[in-house]
Amino acid sequence: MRGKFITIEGTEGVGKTTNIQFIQSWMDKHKLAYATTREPGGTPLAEQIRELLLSPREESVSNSAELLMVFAARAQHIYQVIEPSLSEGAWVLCDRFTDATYAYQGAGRLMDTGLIAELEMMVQGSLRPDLTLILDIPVQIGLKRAGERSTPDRFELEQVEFFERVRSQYLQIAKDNPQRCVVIDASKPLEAVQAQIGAALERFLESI
Ligand code: T5A
Repeated sequence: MRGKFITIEGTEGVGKTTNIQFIQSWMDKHKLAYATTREPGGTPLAEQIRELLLSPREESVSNSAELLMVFAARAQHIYQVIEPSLSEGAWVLCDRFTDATYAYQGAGRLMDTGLIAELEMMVQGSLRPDLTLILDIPVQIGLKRAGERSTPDRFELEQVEFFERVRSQYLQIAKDNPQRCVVIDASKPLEAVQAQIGAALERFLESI
């Protein structure tokens, strides 16, 4: 049987990386075979593109160049990791996917979402996540958490308004896709966040 595709999303510093470890323990507990991966990245080529995308640079990057790099990395990632894993029956747990493109390039950079949809169709065909956990916190709290953890990457240098648009877009995506998306209040202490994630995963498992 084909595996399930789970994505985890949110603005900067919401706790995706922290909570992926919790989801891995949940999958271990349920004896599920899985692959953990991330975007941009997940293969040697896609990780190189990630480096190009995230490194702060003096040269201003055009929105189109950024969008095409995101989808170039995704195409390789799907080809090399996501599709083979799902076909073998493994679940795929992915730190960000195309919802991030609608949020960051669509709402953040104000790019045409029709264009994003065309690239999505070209690169993914019918591939969509089965479950998306959207970790939500006020933008300032996330940026503070991310800032305390590491030096800012090229995206984290953006203005607060950019991330407010990104956050609103994620909440809109959740509203438009209630079957697939679960919004997690990530402003709570870690144990409370993980209780919400655990409950969402149990509900998903029961539904399949
Ligand atoms: N991007 C990506 C696009 O523009 N388009 C796309 O299509 C895609 C796929 C890289 C960037 O790429 C952009 C968006 C991004 O800017 P990324 O590596 O996922 O994506 O970058 P970040 O969102 O910046 O991820 P981070 O690793 O910075 O944040 P996380 O993983 O969400 O947060 P995490 O787990 O590292 O936690 C941050 C800190 O908060 C603490 C943790 O201990 C850590 O110190 N923390 C908590 N503290 C208190 N209470 C809690 N509940 C906490 N949970 C975590």
